[in-house]
Amino acid sequence: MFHKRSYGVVVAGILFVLILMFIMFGSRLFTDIEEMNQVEKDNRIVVGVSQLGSESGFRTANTESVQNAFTKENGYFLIYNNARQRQENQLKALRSFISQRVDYIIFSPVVETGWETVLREAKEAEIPVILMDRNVDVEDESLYVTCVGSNFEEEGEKAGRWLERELQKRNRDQESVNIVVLAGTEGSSSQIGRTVGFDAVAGKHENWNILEQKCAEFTSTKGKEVMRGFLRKYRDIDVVVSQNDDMTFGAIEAIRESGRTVGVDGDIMIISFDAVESALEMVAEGTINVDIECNPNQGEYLLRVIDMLETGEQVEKQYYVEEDVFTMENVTEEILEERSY
Ligand code: GYE
Repeated sequence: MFHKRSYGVVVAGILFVLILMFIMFGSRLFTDIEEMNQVEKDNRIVVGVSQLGSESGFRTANTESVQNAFTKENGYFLIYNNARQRQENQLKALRSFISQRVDYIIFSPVVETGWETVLREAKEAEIPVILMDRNVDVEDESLYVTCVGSNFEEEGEKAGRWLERELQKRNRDQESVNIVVLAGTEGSSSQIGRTVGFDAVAGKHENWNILEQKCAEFTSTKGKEVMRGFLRKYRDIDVVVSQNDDMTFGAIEAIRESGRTVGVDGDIMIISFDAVESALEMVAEGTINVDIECNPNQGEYLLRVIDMLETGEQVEKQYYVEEDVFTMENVTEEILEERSY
């Protein structure tokens, strides 16, 4: 008697849990299936986007640009994944896009190496891969269709050329100049390109001493920490080259806390990259000397590339987005107002 009753309670319990699970996951599964059926009926293009993380203002703007481009209204179904700076998460996301048989894969590779195998899997599945923002280092370039992003080497050169001109203006082009570099994610295209570009110009000037270059991962917290270390180690720093605005914000805090000043009238010149709105405001007020723009608005370019692929048009291997260089002289009210990130 006792056994029978407890048996009944267990069965009722199991039933209850099953019903609950069905309500929680089953209905979700049905809506997912329904949605996918609708996507097929509407003939929408399914795009899997693997974003590398959310480390910076640039990245947030880049993500928004993609999400605003691949909308239902534009004829797309977007599957978005944030890899939180880990290559293994990106690899997982790409493989899940392959198994879902998306129409296109778009991804912003956190570092340049280590993509061959997964790209070959995508190629075998006949899914075109488009690189966004950063590039990959692969022997077989047919593993991706095209890359939409920035010319990082040129950005680095622009920074070097600005410093050349500035030192001439200040009549300091013969004096020795001490430089420290806050570098972005080790092995990323933006870190590699900006370093190569700046070093090419620095190499022409015997009086430029790059005291040290250290990775600060494109984040403000790390930028502050690494800059603090530099300030403790080197007494005479004339120039900070910071490979993105977020690291710059941290570095400026560290410099000010050490009692030194920055910018146009300060002890230490600041060269930054990205040109997000809050950095441009600092350029306008003379806190940052120069900001080399890196344009995160790549969604529209990606839409155009997919349009071309859909109509069978030939695409180029690389598309560069438009980018400017900002100093106090050319940051206008209008530019500040227009900047949405
Ligand atoms: O400069 C930085 C970001 O790869 C261009 O990555 C990008 C860089 C950008 O997090 O802020």
